[in-house]
This record gives sequence, structure tokens and C-alpha cells, in this order.
Amino acid sequence: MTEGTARVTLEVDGRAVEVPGGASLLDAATAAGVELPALCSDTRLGPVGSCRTCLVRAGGRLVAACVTPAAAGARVSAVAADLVELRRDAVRTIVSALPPYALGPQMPSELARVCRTLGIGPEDARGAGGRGRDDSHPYVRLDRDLCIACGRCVRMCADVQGTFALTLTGRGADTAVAPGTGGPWAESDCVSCGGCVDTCPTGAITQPGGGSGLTSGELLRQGPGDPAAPAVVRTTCGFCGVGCALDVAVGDGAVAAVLPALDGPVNRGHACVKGRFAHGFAVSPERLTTPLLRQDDGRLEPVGWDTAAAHVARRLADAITAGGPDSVAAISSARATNEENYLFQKFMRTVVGTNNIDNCSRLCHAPSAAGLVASFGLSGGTDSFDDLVRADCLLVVGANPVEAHPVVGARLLQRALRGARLVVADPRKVGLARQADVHLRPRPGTNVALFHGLARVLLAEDLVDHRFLRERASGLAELAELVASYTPEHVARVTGVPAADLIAAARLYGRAERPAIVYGLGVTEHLHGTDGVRTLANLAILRGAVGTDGGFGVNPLRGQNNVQGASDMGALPDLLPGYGKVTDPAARSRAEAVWGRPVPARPGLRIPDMFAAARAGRLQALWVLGEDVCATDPDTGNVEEALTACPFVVCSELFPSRTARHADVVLPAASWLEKDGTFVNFDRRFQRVRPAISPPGHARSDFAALHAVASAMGRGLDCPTPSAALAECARTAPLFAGLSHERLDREGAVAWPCPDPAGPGTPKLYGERFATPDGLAHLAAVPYLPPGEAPDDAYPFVLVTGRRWAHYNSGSMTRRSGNLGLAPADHLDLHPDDAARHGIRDGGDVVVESRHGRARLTARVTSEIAPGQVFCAFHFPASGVNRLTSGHADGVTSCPEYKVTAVRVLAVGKRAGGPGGA
Ligand SMILES: Nc1nc2c(c(=O)[nH]1)N[C@H]1C(S)=C(S)[C@@H](COP(=O)(O)OP(=O)(O)OC[C@H]3O[C@@H](n4cnc5c(=O)[nH]c(N)nc54)[C@H](O)[C@@H]3O)O[C@H]1N2
Ligand SMILES: Nc1nc2c(c(=O)[nH]1)N[C@H]1C(S)=C(S)[C@@H](COP(=O)(O)OP(=O)(O)OC[C@H]3O[C@@H](n4cnc5c(=O)[nH]c(N)nc54)[C@H](O)[C@@H]3O)O[C@H]1N2
Ligand SMILES: [Mo]
Repeated sequence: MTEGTARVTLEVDGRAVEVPGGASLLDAATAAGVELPALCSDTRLGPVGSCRTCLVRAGGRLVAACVTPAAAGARVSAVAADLVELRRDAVRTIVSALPPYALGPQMPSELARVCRTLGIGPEDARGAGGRGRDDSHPYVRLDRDLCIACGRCVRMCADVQGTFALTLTGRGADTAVAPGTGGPWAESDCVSCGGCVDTCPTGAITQPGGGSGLTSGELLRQGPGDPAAPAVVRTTCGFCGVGCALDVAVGDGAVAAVLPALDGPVNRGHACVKGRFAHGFAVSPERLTTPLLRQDDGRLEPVGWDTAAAHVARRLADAITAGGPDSVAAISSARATNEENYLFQKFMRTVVGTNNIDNCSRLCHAPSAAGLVASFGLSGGTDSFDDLVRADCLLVVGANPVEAHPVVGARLLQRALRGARLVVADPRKVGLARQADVHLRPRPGTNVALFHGLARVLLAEDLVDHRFLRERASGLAELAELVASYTPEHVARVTGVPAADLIAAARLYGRAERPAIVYGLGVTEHLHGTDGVRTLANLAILRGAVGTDGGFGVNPLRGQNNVQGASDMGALPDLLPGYGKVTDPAARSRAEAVWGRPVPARPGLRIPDMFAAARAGRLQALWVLGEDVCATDPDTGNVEEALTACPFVVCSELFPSRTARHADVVLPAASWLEKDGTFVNFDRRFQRVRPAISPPGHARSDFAALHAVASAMGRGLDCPTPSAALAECARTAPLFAGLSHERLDREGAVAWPCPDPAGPGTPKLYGERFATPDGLAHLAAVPYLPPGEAPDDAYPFVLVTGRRWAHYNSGSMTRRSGNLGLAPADHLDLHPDDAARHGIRDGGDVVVESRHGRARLTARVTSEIAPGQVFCAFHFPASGVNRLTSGHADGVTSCPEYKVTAVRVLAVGKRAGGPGGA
């Protein structure tokens, strides 16, 4: 169906129905309340009309309803007895080749339901079976005997996921789905998005365990009155920042299946290996189930919540007495809800009396916040995801959405396959690069030179929007002067990107009608990350491609499920909920009026400054909630030293993390599947989070834990429920004034700014003016400066760290799920030439050493990585990857330089000092 086209009216069995232009007769029949069997059809896929089960009569002819457009004025006959008989025959023919259990009473499949309505029973299924199964994959089960070769799975894999892992093989009635690589499913290109499982109408492709055969489509059909229907809870995924709406099917108090919601505003019936399948962590025997208190003998022993809360309260009060409120600090969590983040910053500001609160945005997209505010005024991406997928040129920079934001990655890939131009800037041959018109491979840490090079081409070839620059932007003269020296040849020397590629990329972005910029940590996690964001934003400003109809702006793929929200809620040392500055008396008094308590005016410590203060003996207490700082912050040795030096450490966690091992009190937390609240996704949408299951043992939501400690300190925090907390936040922050749980329950998703309960949210920003003080977009004329570390004879490689598709950050959750079977270890990617030179073989163990520490990994020899560079993820803390990374950080925001570390690599068993690796 095409959006925005006029609606058409037609008649189905004498009943007038109205459908959008472009709809099919199948849609029209559905609108008329007639359910047709349509075994090759799925709303996520284009129609193919191959199964011939949806036959209707239109204009006197028999047609397959799914492939016939609904024409205005058409008269359609769908329920006539002869048509029902024809459809029954078509379905019966299909069924006849299946074994009887295909229609068994336990089958929740679409086919079984259709057969029940048509009066077709197991006796009609007379297939002998014997075609075999493929149970090799942890999340996908294939029963070839149930395959009807409808092709839905193949099309989901190709047209929605973009992986092309599946095909139909065999002849005639023997045709069945198979991995395209020929071997077992587990060895195929499958990335476990679950799309095939979710569309299969027969139960041929299912997932193991409960919920087998249940699909999003069937879930949508089951009314609340259906006694066979499982309890289903609509919630928002708690892994990355895409914000997929998920339906969690619950049986016996446990997750039976997680299905992507067909009407999910962002994901539209798609999901990835994490949201869809990686929920096993929730019932891991390693979950923390009771508070733990460090005893005199050094052991952590279980205690009750009252004891734990009283202890935390007393030690925090002691710390305040001994060192003042600013000797207490807190790290809040981008995994936790908005309401929890709101409550935590309120606790620190009003109960403790300090602004010492920060969140992992510091390690991630803090440069986006700073850079986008400086360029445009607000701390968020400029456009909505819906716009991105309408762009005709995508510039994807330092982001690997195919692995890190798979639902976004798949949609961008589909857009490129359907004709949008694609420019990828990444040192590695990442998934999208394979489809790119131009793949720019800058040396890590040279973005600013690259972006200036692109800007210079735009200016030199007059691919800029003069009117926009005159009326809506400032800083052109300074930028033009600066970039004059960034000639393609000069930029080629600095970045390694051939001049011709640079020019080609600039022309694609410069000549597109609706260009969009999407970027990730390859821009931010650098010594000059904020400069990177600003000079990337320059390109959109030069083109007039932001705040106008002619472009889709500059959009960071924010990382964690709620990293946007944690910052929106003011879990930051310098900003209050809704981004009022703590140094601004007006912003403070607005919060003070709501909270009835003074708000400290001095900005607090950032995460790295908290550790430095602890090491210097200036921090009395630190509460770390939902961040494994000993695994994920850079230069682990320094972090461990800080936690050891800090007299009192509290850790709120799901698992006994590395950080928890350093804590004096460990508080067991509820996970996203177990709590109530909201998250804000990467395109600024608030969405509801709802508890599907109960937390294990005595684990509690962070929300409840904060209340418990506050009341043990003799201080109320008000807002007894998450709903009350968001309502209070709305009164504190004009940006969110129109938001409430009630509204989100009604509308699903609302993008901020949302200043008015009666007005809409704002998916696209800056239509009239930018939110900067002068209303203009600000071009940034900052020079390129080199990264903090460079390779030398002792450390000849540049190590880039980042993500892999199957695991998530510290891996605390994905390693405790079936995903471990998909990716059992961290690998160090290195180029075949480098491997040969250093005597390293694929699959061999290697030691990696930097100036800061050492790690142990398994080598993966691949030309995805450029010579002289190596790449690894940080999903297995035991490997020690963050012992390698340095304390270098972005000068503006303190975001760590995770993307550039000089290292040497040694095959295990070899002595240091091998060729090039002394
Ligand atoms: N599967 C999975 N998904 C995740 C996560 C996860 O751990 N696992 N984590 C979530 C989080 S918290 C975040 S923040 C996001 C991150 O999502 P991304 O930003 O996509 O993740 P990264 O893989 O860290 O880095 C992106 C790319 O930057 C490239 N890069 C490195 N240096 C440079 C450079 O100098 N210039 C350019 N142009 N590119 C460079 C790297 O090669 C890498 O491919 O993912 C989220 N989603
Ligand atoms: N080398 C390297 N290091 C990196 C990066 C990189 O690219 N390279 N990326 C950085 C980035 S972008 C980020 S965002 C950080 C992420 O770093 P972290 O935030 O430390 O990583 P996570 O694994 O997402 O989650 C932290 C912990 O929160 C717990 N948790 C999950 N949900 C909840 C909850 O609801 N409540 C509580 N109390 N706990 C919960 C999990 O068990 C986990 O141990 O890592 C950074 N580290
Ligand atoms: Mo992140």
C-alpha cells in the first residue's frame, strides 16, 4: 500500500468498503470482514499470487485476490459457495502432500487455522513424510515435511532482512526451503532475525521450545477472548536503540516466545537475533536474586532488602558527612527506564545534594549530544527513521547497522537495493559496504580530514544550497577558508582514501534530492569525536539537507535501548531533565519548584573524572547502576584501581558482573522484561516498556531500589509509580510536557519535543528555525588533528574495537542465552598479509598488547580489515579487550578513544620480539 494516495471505494459481496489506493482485493476482503486463506501472502512482503488459495471473482473473472489491485467501483464476490469450494480445493491439494500431524490439534499454525475454518482435517493430509529435519541451528528448526514451498521464508530473508540465506530446492511436490549454501542451517548465512520463523504458515520453520509455530500474524488474529491464545505483553526491546516493538508471549510465568509486532512503529514486524531470541538470560541460574553485603572477612553474603537499603543509606550519609555531597557519585544506566533515570538523578540532586551523575552516553554518543547541540540546537538526531528510508542517497559513516542495529541495517540495505545511492565511510568492509556505490576507507581517526575533503568538493563544484546558507546558516566564510587546503590529494595522503573516491562520494551526496546522513561510533569514539560530529554536520548544512523538505539531516544511531532517554532525563552532570543547564538559575528554579528542594549549581563529575577522583582519594562513595565499568570502560586497570580506592561502592546488577565483584553492596535488579516504564529510541520516540514476567527471587526494579534507599535515608522521592515519575518529569521539562504513560498507551510512540498534551510530537526537527540561540545552523571550521595514538615499531597495528551481531556490549545477557552457540568467543580480525608476516594462522590464539595492557583472543584472518589494522569486539570481558584501550578521550566530552589504540599482535607460543612485533 502506498502512503498518501487517495482512498478507493468498492463493493465486496454487496458491502461497500474503502481501502487506500494501491491496496489489493485481499485487503478489501479483509476490510469487509471476509477472511480468505492466503498462504503465500504476508503484509511485510509484496504479493506473488502463487498459492491460489485466495481466489475471488471480480468483473466476472476468477482472480487471486492478493495480486489483484482494488479498483474503484469494482464489485467483488468472495463468499459465494462455489468460490469457497474452489478455495477449499486449492488448500486441500496443498494439504494432501503433508503428513497428518500438520493439522494436529496442537498446531498453532496459520495453515491449521485456515483448514479448521474450511473443514479440512488431518484425514485430508496424506503425505508420507520422510524428507527429514534440520535442527542444527540454535534458534531455527526445519521440518521439511511441513514445507509447502510458499516461499514466504525465502522472501522474508531477501526482501525484509536482506540476507538472501534461503532458497527453494527440489522439484514439484518435493520442493522445500533450504539454506542457499547447501549444508546445514547452522553453517548458512542466516543471521537469526527470525523472519522465516515468523512468517512460516505451516510450522515447517519454528523455533525450539514453547511458542513453536506461533507467528506475529497469528498473534494479531487471536482475540483476547481466545482461550488457546497465550498471554501476550506488548513492550519495547531492551537491547539496542532501534526501539523495536515486541510481543512477549508468556506461558507458566516464563517467556515462551518474543515476536516482532507487525504494527511496531519502527520495526514493522521485523526483529533481530537479540530482541527475538536472546531472552534466555532472564532465567539464567546466575541471576542475582537477593541483595549481597560485603562482610568483614571480604565475602559477599545474602541479606534482606531492608538491611541492604539501611546499610547503603547509612554509608551514603556517612560519606556526605565526611566529604560533603560532592564526595558521592553515581553512574546511571542507559539500559534502565526513563523513570529510573529520572528518579536516580533526582535522588543524587535532592537527597545527596550533588550533580555527580552520569551515564554511558559518556562512552558512546556524548560527542553527538555536544556536536548536534552546537550545530543545530538540540541533543538528538534531526529526522525520523521513516524519512531515512525515503532518502535517495544514504551517507553511512562509522556505523555498522547490519550488525549493531540490524533492523535499521536491513531497511537501509533494502533502500539501497531499490535504487537509493549508498556511500559508506568505514575502514572495514562492513555489511553495507558490499552494496555501496562508493566505499570510503579512511584510516581510523581521520574523519575530520575526510569530511573537510567532502565539503571542499561540494563548495568547489557548487553543490551547495546558497539560499539556505544565506538565510539559515552561519560560518560559511570561515569554513570555506579552512577547507580550501583540504584538496582531494591532501586528504588522500591523510586518510588513505583515493581522491577519485572522495570526489565521487561528494557528488553522490551533493547531487541527491533527499540525502541523509546516518552515523555511529566510528565518528564519536575518537580523540576529536565532537569535531567529527560537527564537521559531518557541515555537509548537511552546505547542502541545505537539514530542517528542509529536501533532506533527511544528520542522524546518530544511538546505541543502548535507552541511552537517548537516560540523557533526556538528566542523568548527566551538567544537565537537568529536558536539557536545562544546572548552571542556569531559571532551569534550576523550574526543577526546584517541582522537587521542593534546592538543586546544586556546580556541574558534577563525568565518569572518567569520578574514577580519577576515586584514585586521588576524593571520592567517598560510588553507586554504579547497570553499567559494567570493569568490562566496558577503557583501560580496565585504572577503573579497578578507582573502585578499590573508593571506600564504598554500590552496584545494581542482573548478574555478578566484574564491577559487582568490587562492590560493598550488590543490589539485584529486574531486567527490561520484568519492569514498567518507557524508553526513548534513536529517533527520539518514547515507547512503553511493560513487565512480561516477574523478576527472579528478591530482585527488584531499580525504581523500587532507589525508593528503598531514599526512604531509608529519611527522604521521600515522591512519584511512587513509573507513571507518576514521567508525569513529574513532564512538569519539570518543557520538552516532554505533553508526554504521559496514558498517552503512550493510546498512541504507541511519540517523538520529542512534545511540549503539549494536545499537540503532536516532533519526528522531524527544525522546519522553521534551528534551536540554537540565533536560530541558525552553525558550520564548524575546526582543523583536522591526528588521533591520540599512532602505530610505531613497537606497536605496529591500529586496533579498532566495535561490535558483532550476536553479542551485546559486556555480553552479560547475550552470553547467557543461546547466542553463545552462535558466537562462542571474541575474535581478532587481521588482514591475510599481516597474518602471513607475523606467522599467525586463522583460528590460532593470539596475545594483543598495547601500552596499557594485554588481551588474549582468537585470530580471524579476513580481508574485511585493511592491512595494518586489527579489529575486535569487547563482548567477552575475560579476553581483556578493555585492558588494551587507552585513557585518551574527546577533549569536549571525555568520550574514550575506543576506535584507535596502537597494539602489537603475537601468536601464542611465540616470544615477543617476532617480526615487526617487538
Ligand atoms: N550486536 C550488537 N548491537 C549493538 C551493540 C552491541 O554491543 N552488539 N551495542 C549497542 C551500542 S551501546 C552502540 S553505541 C551501537 C554502536 O553501533 P555502531 O556505531 O555501528 O558500532 P561500532 O561497531 O562500535 O562502530 C561502528 C564502525 O565504526 C568504524 N570506525 C572505526 N573508526 C572509524 C573512523 O575513524 N572513521 C570511520 N568513518 N569509521 C570508523 C568501525 O570499523 C565500525 O564498523 O550499537 C548498539 N547495538
Ligand atoms: N573497547 C570498547 N569498549 C566499549 C565500546 C567500544 O566500542 N569499544 N563501546 C562503549 C559503549 S558505546 C557503551 S554504550 C558501553 C556499554 O557498556 P555497559 O553499559 O557497561 O554495557 P552493557 O553490557 O550494555 O550493560 C551493563 C550492565 O547492565 C546490566 N543491566 C542490564 N539491564 C539492567 C537493568 O535494567 N538494571 C540494572 N541495574 N542493570 C542492568 C547488565 O547485566 C550489564 O552488566 O561500552 C563501551 N565500551
Ligand atoms: Mo553505546
